[in-house]
Amino acid sequence: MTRHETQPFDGQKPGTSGLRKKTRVFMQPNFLENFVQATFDAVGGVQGKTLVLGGDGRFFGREAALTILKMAAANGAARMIVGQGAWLSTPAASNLIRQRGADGGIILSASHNPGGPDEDFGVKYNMSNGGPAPESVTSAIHQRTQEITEYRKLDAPDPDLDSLGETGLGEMTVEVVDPVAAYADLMETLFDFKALRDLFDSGFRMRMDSMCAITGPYAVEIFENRLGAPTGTVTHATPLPDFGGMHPDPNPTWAHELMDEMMGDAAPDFGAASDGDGDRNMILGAGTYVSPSDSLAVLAANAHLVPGYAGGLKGIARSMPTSAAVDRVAEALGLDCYETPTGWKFFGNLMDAGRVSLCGEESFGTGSDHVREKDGLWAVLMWLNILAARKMSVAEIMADHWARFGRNYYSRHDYEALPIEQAETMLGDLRARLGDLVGSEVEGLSVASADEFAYTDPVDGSISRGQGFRILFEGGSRVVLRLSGTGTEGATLRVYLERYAPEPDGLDHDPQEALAPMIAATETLVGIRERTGRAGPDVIT
Ligand code: VG1
Ligand code: CO
Repeated sequence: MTRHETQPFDGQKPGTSGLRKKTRVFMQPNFLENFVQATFDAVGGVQGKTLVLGGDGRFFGREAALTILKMAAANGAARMIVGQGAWLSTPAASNLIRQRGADGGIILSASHNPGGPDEDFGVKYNMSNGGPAPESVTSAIHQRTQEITEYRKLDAPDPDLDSLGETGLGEMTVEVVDPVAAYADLMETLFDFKALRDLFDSGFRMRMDSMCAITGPYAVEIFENRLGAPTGTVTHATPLPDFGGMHPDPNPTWAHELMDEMMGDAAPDFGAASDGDGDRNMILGAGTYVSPSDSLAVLAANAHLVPGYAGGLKGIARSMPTSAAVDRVAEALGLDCYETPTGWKFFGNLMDAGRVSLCGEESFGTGSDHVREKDGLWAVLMWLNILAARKMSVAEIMADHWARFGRNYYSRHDYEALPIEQAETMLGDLRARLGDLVGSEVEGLSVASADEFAYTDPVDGSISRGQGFRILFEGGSRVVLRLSGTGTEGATLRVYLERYAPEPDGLDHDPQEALAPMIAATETLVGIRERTGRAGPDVIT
């Protein structure tokens, strides 16, 4: 029997990046099936289509992949290209979709959220350009989940996901591929691998922390096997279903082992970490932390040194809460710079239209038009290539960058797992007062403008409203507030703080001190601590 009756579940609304829930929610009978059938229906069915499938190796990923394969077969798909063991990093999945001319793909991951039976799971649909489904499609999926009455799933033995090659599942072909090879080959076309081999030969030392998540096999193949970095350069290199208990979010809080090493006496020259599904990156030098917004600006300013971008960039895009550091580079280089809502899905149209080749977010995400997702190891290779070309340390590159462009002090404060109603009331009150704020004085700062960000896609004209509150102060500093769309518990309030310091003075303050006036003004305006009773943020990046 391939047709199964079902009833809608509440809350199957994709967020910033696919549908994310507690793993046990996904494991309920029919929950995954409903969402996948709704996705197939929303994209016009999968009859005769080819899809890519894989995930970050987290708990329930293999079971989910087997279910999706049987559903694809029952829905008439022609071919499913699956990463061996149901593994594919997000950027590798994006690459496979593009390279193989597939109609789309499904990525099984909750990205930077922890994994395991009591943690998080997620499902995301990507389009034929390799990028995350745009809002028009995710809304159609959500709509369909609310009216679903039936899904299709083949009653068949589990296909073998561990042996490379093709097998049949009903009328459909299941093609199991090496998850790493095509991606590593793509990297060889973009970067100067000879210069990087010479760099490692010369004794350059690097630490790559894959945090027991999906980039381990990719990083070992690229850095150790192809570039000759010493064995053991990559740590936590084996993807585990619960990420070995690690929280695979590459920031100073969660990648603390790497932080300790890089801030210690015996620090290697360069350090990096990536997240659960491999699309995020954190960049460190010996004793140096590079904020993601600064990293984007440095990549923009130095991209011409990397073979894949030697001809120059087409343009640059950043998400709205990301600092304006990259805007200064774009201005200096005479490039267009776009400001989009949070989430990689908003960059796809700009890249497809040839308007931008470099994109980034403050949340440890950078990428280019080589795929349609952000790409953690790509960012690491960009940095390595720039270090090799400029023969400078990370700290020297940062100092040089700020001296040239000035420095945008930046920090994000996250308040996690707040009661949803409390968070919504807090921002609702702010919304009601936005108009009155302009021209007022807060903690010695004057408010120059205050609004709620709405984005009109310059390529297809679609409008996305309600994308975060922006309060700009005279002199170029600002505060942005928005609620997370990737959490699975209560509401997470993100407060993004920024202050511009023109060179040559004031370039080496501690960011939290430099931002103290904005932090105080936010508390006066929104009353986060007062209303939530929290002493401070849970995570500071
Ligand atoms: C967060 C980040 C956002 C990123 C998204 C997906 O979203 O802020 O910049 O695109 O995660 O990243 P939110 O809605 O929680 O702020 V990933 O690596 O989890 O796919
Ligand atoms: Co991710």
